[in-house]
Amino acid sequence: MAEILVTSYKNADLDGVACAVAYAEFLNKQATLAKAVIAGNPHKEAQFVLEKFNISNLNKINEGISSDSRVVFVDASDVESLPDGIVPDQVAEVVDHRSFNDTDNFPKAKIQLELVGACATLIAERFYNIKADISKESATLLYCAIVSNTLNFKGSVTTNRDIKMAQWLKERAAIPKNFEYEMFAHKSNLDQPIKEIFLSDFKTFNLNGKKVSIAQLEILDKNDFIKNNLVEIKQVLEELKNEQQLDYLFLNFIDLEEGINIFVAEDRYTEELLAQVLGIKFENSIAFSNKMILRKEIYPLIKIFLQG
Ligand SMILES: [Mn+2]
Repeated sequence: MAEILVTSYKNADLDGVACAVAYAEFLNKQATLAKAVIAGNPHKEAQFVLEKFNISNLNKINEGISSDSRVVFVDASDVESLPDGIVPDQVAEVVDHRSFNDTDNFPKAKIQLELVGACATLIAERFYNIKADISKESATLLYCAIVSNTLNFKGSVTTNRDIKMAQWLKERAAIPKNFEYEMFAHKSNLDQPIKEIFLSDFKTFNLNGKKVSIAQLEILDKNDFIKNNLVEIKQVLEELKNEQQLDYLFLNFIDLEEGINIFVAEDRYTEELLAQVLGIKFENSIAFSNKMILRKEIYPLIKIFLQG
């Protein structure tokens, strides 16, 4: 039988890459021939971790995935995120940790959707539950993905399952001292045009006929960024909103040091939407929340709100 391809969404983040690599390893250990394949270029943070641990043997998705290859889709569960060339019928399994999804559109897939901080936790549990050995490489990637996704266990998405799996993985990985800090510090490099920074972690969803986009930044030790750049931030938001014909767009700035979110919106409608959905209050284009709430948690709330 042809090997199963394990993949995540195009230009996946660390969680997506880690899950693809580790789940392919898991399937191979269960005597199911599988290969992790990566579409596009992994996020900057994923590249940082891959380079740091000398993991360079990732397979890229090449043109023309054969239409009879079966696919496992990890860390994503919406059809729009499928890499080019893969149709929903090919998907045999979906593993994701979002409540916002459209798994009904994968008619042949076995679905696991559980709300934990990282999809990496769900993949780690596959190994843990049957006491399977895990390679140092996969343990390292999954561990880093959990740390990243849970904002080092401080984000409101964090569950006990994430903490338990991270501890289990760390014993099997090779994580240098203070690496967690280094990883977040690397993400906090803001030396590029603000538009580029926003587009490097930018997602748009169609919610009840409205195009809603969130630019997200998780930043350590740069909390004056908003204050110092507010005029330009608002200009860039306006530009992106017009270029991409969005109904709502805002910046979700997560300050890892202070443990807060700072929201910036460019127009009154977005401010009003967020005020109602999150119970926050805008003053001079800025609103604060002391939750460390992530984009993947905000989208379902907006969706419910727009459904009225
Ligand atoms: Mn994820």
